[in-house]
Amino acid sequence: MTMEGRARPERAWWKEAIVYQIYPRSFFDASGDGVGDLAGVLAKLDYLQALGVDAVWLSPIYRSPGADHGYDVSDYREIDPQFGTMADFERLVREADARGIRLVLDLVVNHTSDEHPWFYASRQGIVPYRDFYIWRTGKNGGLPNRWRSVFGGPAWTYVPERNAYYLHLFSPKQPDLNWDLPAVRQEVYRLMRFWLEKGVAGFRMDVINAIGKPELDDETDAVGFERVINHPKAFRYLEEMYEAVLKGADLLTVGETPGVTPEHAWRYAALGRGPLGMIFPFEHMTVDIGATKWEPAPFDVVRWKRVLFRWQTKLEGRAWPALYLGNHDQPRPVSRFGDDGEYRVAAAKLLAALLLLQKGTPFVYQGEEIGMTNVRFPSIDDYRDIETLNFYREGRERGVAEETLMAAIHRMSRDNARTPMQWSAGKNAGFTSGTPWIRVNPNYREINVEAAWADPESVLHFYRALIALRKRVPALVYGRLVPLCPDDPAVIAFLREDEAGPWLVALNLSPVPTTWPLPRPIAGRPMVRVLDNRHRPPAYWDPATPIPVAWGDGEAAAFAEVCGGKAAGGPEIGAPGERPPERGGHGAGPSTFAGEGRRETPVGAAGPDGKQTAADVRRGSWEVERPEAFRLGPYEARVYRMAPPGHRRRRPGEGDG
Ligand code: TEU
Repeated sequence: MTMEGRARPERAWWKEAIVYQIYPRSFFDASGDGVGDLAGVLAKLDYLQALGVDAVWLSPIYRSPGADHGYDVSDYREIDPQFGTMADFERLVREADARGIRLVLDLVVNHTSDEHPWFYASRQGIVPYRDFYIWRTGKNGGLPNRWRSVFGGPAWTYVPERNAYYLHLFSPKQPDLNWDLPAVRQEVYRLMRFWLEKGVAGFRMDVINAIGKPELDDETDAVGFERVINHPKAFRYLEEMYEAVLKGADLLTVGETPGVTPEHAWRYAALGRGPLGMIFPFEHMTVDIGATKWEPAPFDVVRWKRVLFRWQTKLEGRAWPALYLGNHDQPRPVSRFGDDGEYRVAAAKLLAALLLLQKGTPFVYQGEEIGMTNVRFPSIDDYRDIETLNFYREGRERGVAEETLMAAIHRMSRDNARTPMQWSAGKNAGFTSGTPWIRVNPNYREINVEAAWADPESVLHFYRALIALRKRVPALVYGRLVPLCPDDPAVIAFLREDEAGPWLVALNLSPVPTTWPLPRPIAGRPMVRVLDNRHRPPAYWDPATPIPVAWGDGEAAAFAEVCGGKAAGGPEIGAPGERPPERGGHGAGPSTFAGEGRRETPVGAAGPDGKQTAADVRRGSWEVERPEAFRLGPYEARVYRMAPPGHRRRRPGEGDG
């Protein structure tokens, strides 16, 4: 295969897209049986459109016995009856398309269910399925090797009919397919084409870097999965898949690839030539865990941003990043990296800015947009996830204390992300009229879509503003990310820049107010605050709302901007009793955008640290700042548009530069 034939355009819809991940069984139940379904997704398409999402990745919807909630497929060409019918799916594709939303399916082909017809045939040795899975005879009267499965227990299960063991990197209900067999690969390519013909726009590929298996004579008692991933064969099979199915199809493809480094991204997702469009990194999901996910390690902002920044800089010009902070396997980001107590709203908005303003395609997991949190169910009986239940059972068998196990589960269980989507303060959070398959997080009365929609300062509207902003500003999609101050213990700050000039993002990921001295050459340069998480966000989703751009020539030109902080009749925002300082030049009334070309008088000298005060924003007067430092409150997040370098003010004693 020639590289020339593989060149793909630099700009692509999936690079500009906001992807929203739906875990269907927890999203919305239209049928009333307690399990979310496709009709439920259909019913919420208008909501997704209003949020601004361009694509939806559906966690598996195929027929499945449900041992791992759909990640164990027994028929790749059928919709699981719990979720509806093929007609429901086809209607969903059409209706989503009518709203500019594309559907991306979860391709789970490292393994099938043990109830898949291929496996029934394979375990009986029936040709051509005999070698569809990975069979080995025992060694010295025991297992073929000592590998453990990801979900606990050995990675091998014995089948008397064949007098052999089959490999399962996950549960025994998930036998691994034998990708070395060409017939297996052809089956996968066929089923991919089947769904593409139905109009899906791409695939998220489950543990796709595990499809190439090494020799299985490994002597270690490791988790088998870790010994398997990123084998050169995985890359080779993906190249073949690209040639067979993906080439020329303008699809979103993202590999789920635990254990990868940026160098792996250069290969799997090499710009314009890799077999995949993107891969999901995991390194940023490991900074707060020990040897296993159940062992806590203190979350350290510096370590975390080093990982995030290293991925950003290493992928620049070489691979397109896939961005996420949570999914159906991970705890809720606001609980994990932010604060789900006093500062929940600010922290969720800050994390939204981090997710949506880095370079790459952002994946928003359902509920993140309203700041849903982890859950602390009192009893193991409230949990449903196979990994969680196995961890608990094995822990109890080893004599680990109940409290210890439950503490780990509260922190890391995948069910944190799988409690039903909180739509309203009504019964079952508006998720189902029946009995939900898993309990609702009790905080739904406060945290829900209905309440968020009604509150202009909600996390939800902040997401909407950020998403809309990103869509309107090419630098926020294609511009390079320049990390700032990697050693600051609390502030995550970076630039995004293209020819039109830089944007500055500054995030205080801590509950402690901090002063962040702007690094040279940014300090003192004119900039205007476009968005922050302490005030009502401007309505950037409305094209009539201008994005501040009005740099004058030479000296700073200030301008007014629609600032929700004081929209007509709106409530005063900010600390109660705090009065806006009086400053000349601006009226204190509700602000309206002054109109293109209008110049406001510059507000004059800024505060002692050269920064715009919250009161200025409250008054609705966007102004040009020339800050040397930011005082950032707890979990404060700010986004600035900066004057192009030519506008930089020179200070006495400073050279060109
Ligand atoms: O997850 C792959 C994976 O690595 C997970 O096992 C992950 O490490 C674990 O969930 C962390 O606790 C994918 C799917 O996303 C997951 O839901 C499936 O259970 C798994 O593959 C098997 O298909």
